[in-house]
Amino acid sequence: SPLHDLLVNLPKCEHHVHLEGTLSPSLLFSLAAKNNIVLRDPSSPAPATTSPNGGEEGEAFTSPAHLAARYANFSSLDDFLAYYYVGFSVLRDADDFEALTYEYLVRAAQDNVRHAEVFFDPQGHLPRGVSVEVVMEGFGRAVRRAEAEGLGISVLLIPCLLRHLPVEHSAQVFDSLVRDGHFASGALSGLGLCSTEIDRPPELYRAIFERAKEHGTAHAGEEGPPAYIASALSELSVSRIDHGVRAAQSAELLALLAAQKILLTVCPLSNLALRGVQRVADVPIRAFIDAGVRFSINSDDPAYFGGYILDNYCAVQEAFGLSVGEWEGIARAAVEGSWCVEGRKGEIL
Ligand code: ES4
Ligand code: ZN
Repeated sequence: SPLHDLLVNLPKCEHHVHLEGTLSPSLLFSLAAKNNIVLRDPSSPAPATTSPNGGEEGEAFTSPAHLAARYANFSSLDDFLAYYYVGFSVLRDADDFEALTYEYLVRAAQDNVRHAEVFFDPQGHLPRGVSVEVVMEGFGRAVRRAEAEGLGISVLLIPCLLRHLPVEHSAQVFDSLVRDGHFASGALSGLGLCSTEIDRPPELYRAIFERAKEHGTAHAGEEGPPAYIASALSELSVSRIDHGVRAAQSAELLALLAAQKILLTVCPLSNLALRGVQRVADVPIRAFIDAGVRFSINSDDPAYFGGYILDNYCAVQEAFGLSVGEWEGIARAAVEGSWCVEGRKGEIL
């Protein structure tokens, strides 16, 4: 496309990427070997004759290509999440999180990402005895290494609460993050809310987000109704909405998002992979632009959804044929909606 070079060169901010969602099949396999972990398909039971548990365990994955083939065919958010959580099983120590983070930062730099706000799921690691300190240590080492190598990316780390677990578990984990001073020290920034959406309305998390003094954001309107986006705004006082694509079903909600200058962190290839849309052209990019709703374009779980951030930009351009001015507006909204210090914003654009 004639704008391809412009898309490559645009200075990018990534606001919606899950650290665990950057775990490539090749790194997943090498960490599984290092940590002696057998990878089983969560949705395909092994034949009873070959499984000591009478077929209750999934078939073992035999290669990165075998995994990647399954990734090409998710049916829903929850179907994807089952594989995403299998990936967690290979992340054991700070070296693993360093390798994971470093691989992502190098890949993001290739796409001209200048600032990345990276989600992670503390509650998804605690059951294996992996503390947030282990995640933070590995993450921090990778960021310092990227800095020393001049990659030019500023980075924030944002814990997300997992909606498929009991609210009380989220409250306890959030408490411990506050108590251990990770927000006060600046090691962690803001608070997010992700995982299963249907039947887990944002208002369940009101008391927790009330105590989050920093920025809040919530996955909403990915599979759930526009009402969940409205209640994330009114009940959780978030300043961003992750996905938010279903906002386009309500003109009133679009007007509210525009008036409050809420940033939607849209992930087109994610929506396509998880069947929220049939085609990228069905992501309501034009409706957001027409309504004056701010949005950024992001990769979500790029190792699982077949593309990194530039691939998402290109998919949007292929579907919508935006103008140079519209792309500059998207890049500007992304910088302005970032949670970095104000001085950094001037350096990015
Ligand atoms: C996620 Cl695509 C998506 N939606 C909700 N929660 C998530 N966690 C990781 N990826
Ligand atoms: Zn997400």
